[in-house]
Amino acid sequence: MTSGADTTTQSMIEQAQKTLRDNDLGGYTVPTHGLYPFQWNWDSAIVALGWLPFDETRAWEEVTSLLSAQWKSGMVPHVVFHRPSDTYFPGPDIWGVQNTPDSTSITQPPVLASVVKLLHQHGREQALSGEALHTVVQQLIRSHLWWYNSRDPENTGLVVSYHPWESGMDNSPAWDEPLRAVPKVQWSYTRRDTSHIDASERPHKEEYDRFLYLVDFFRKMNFDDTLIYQDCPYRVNDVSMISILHRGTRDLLALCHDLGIENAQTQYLAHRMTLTEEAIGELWHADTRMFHSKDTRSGKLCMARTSAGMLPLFAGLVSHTQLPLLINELDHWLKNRPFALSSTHPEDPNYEPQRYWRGPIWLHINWMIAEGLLDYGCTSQAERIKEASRDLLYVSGYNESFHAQTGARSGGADFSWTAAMALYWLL
Ligand code: 9YW
Repeated sequence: MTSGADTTTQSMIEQAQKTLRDNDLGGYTVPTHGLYPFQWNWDSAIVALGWLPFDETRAWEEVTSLLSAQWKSGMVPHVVFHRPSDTYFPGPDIWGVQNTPDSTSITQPPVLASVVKLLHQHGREQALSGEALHTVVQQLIRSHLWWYNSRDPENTGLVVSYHPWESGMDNSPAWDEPLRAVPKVQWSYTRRDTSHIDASERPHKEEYDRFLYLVDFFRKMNFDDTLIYQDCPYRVNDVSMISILHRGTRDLLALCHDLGIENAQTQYLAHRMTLTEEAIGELWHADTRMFHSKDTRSGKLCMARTSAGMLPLFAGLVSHTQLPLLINELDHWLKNRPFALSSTHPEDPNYEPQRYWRGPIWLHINWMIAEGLLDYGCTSQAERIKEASRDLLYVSGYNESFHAQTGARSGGADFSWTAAMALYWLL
């Protein structure tokens, strides 16, 4: 006989699997229909983890379909337009990239390498092995080499991001200051996001105007990495990107080691990791006792307190002196807050509990922070974040994100990465 709790969990699992199946367009999973009708980079990586427990072959397909859009340069784009849809703006005509498959010209946090390591490690059927696995690993090596060479050509140890969309944290208050230096686009356009979701949960027009200026700028620069690095009005050392890249490179090198791949490229990647380890201290602020992104144009830290500031835990980039201070901050952040972890600190002046990356809770971020906490032996905080994440599923289901105070649905419904985190991590 199964207990009530078991029955509920079982039906949650079935619902999560159904969410992924319904969002499956054949080899790739859309984040949700309507609002996001294409393949998004870091969503797909997270979603592959969700497929893993019930369809390992499909999990690997998510990876290979994303990598099929890799540019010659090595960049893996942020959105792949495998087939047309008019429910999202800006589409391929605005980005102006001429590739097959069509894509945007920017990237997203490279969590894929860490995911591939997990798929390889936990896959029971070894659904991808031999030559196909080697191909994926070679593609990942090219992607990570591109990251360091194109996004940190001066060997500072800290890669840069050119667009808030690259961070995957579109309207985080961390970007307010660097975004002010970006002009507004001069043409008129119709957003689609606010026809799916209430505008109070979405970025403001002013942000979109600047997002689109940057899209135009990349096109005018002919997508040339060197020119963009020199002239992009928005150039930020994004602490979440840097952390996810660092963890990804570490996981990729571990996978290479297992597969007997050791060469000049892997040595070079290991060298770039040491540069990041030496430089990460520049993103630590003694007063806030956490990490921040940095606007490389002004040289100033982006002082908003956001959950991105906890992601160096995922990367193993927190020093032993910083660790107790950071954990103390986290404990304070979690205290008396049933739902966690808000994307912006509730005491930050720019906190808005319902507005996208200015407050709401995102489960894949929680997963990365919890993984990092476990690596540092902070098991009670990791467990606390995991429980809080599970509670959100029971309160509100598989939504894009969750209202930071009430745990209510925020953003799109039937959302793939939330279902994936349920299947892989929480249920
Ligand atoms: C957009 C798909 C993507 C995520 C990002 C999130 C949002 C796209 O949706 O960006 O148009 O605003 O910010 O992290 O990958 O889920």
